[in-house]
Amino acid sequence: MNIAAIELFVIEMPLKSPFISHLGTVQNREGIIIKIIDKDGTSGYGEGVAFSTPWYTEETVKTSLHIMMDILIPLLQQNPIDHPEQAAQLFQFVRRNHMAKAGLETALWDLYAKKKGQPLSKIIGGTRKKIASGVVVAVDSLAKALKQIESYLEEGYQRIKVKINPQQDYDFLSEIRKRYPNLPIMADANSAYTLNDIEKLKALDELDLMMIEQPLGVDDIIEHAKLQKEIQTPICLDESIVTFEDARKAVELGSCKVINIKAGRVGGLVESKRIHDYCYEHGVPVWCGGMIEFGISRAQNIALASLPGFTIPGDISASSRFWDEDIIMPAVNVENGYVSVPEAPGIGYSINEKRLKETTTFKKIIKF
Ligand code: OSB
Ligand code: MG
Repeated sequence: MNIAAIELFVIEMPLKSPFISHLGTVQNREGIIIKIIDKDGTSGYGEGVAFSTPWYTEETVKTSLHIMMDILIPLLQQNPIDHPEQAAQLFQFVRRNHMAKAGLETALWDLYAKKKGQPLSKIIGGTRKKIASGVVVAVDSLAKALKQIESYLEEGYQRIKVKINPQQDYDFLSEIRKRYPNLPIMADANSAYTLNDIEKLKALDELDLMMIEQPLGVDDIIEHAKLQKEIQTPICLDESIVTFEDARKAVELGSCKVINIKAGRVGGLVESKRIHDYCYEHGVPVWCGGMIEFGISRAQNIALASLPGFTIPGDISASSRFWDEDIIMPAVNVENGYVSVPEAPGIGYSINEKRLKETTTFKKIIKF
């Protein structure tokens, strides 16, 4: 790889409807689009998935831009690389800032795959041709939830994840279960509970949930292990797993039975693959989580979810779940409950330049 320039775009788009979780409401999504241009003319794209404010992880769009422009891109300027794994190695000397690292690393993966003329999925060891699609219902009333679930099921989604909290749990979920006795349902608490709520969480056992995602503290693995001993519903960790080591410790301690992998949260595809490989060897199923992403990250999620250990439908929904018009062409589509894994080189989608332009609020070109 011979990088000629890196272009950074901050973009902003309104969501079709507010996304409500225990941690807050998202109505507008900002994100960073990264374009890495090789001297041979090939371009690789990545997406920085930090939010405008640090409600889900500690990063923001501004901290990500700073880390990319002032720390990570200079590392790439000083150290030419031939493979994205070398970028992951270089970035190890920078603590955390996983979303900033992942944005650049995934752009390098796209560039690398395009230069090889192969789909990203194949380059990282993916084996699936299509990905089972799931969707998230993130609302604050049962009426809204039932309405969304009905229309998502009509669109073919195979699994529904609903946001819960202590004010919206047993009654809410049991109404959904009553209407849909066989629907694969998971609940995501975004750390809305403590060990004092153990009875409340035990009560959910009878609802036959696929799992409960992140019931306790964002960086906890000890109390989740205690909770998992008390409840039958499998615990899935999201916020608590930001490194391979977190995943290994959580599995060893019995803090969860399932892991949600998000490349942005763990710093890129190299770390995602390490977590996947470890979980695969240890019989722990994984699935690919979403973060209200634009098309580039969505396409990378499809490639990641094509790895053999991703046996549970993830938050991989169509572009139309959140956006009137995505920044990729074609948009990500769900057909009969599946998204097909593209066969074109790299992420396998092209950029909708018109949409990128009209949503860009800031642009910076860094020459090498
Ligand atoms: O907790 O999984 C989460 C979105 C943004 C940040 C955190 C989470 C989410 C979602 C997935 O629940 C939404 C999606 O489909 O992109
Ligand atoms: Mg979650």
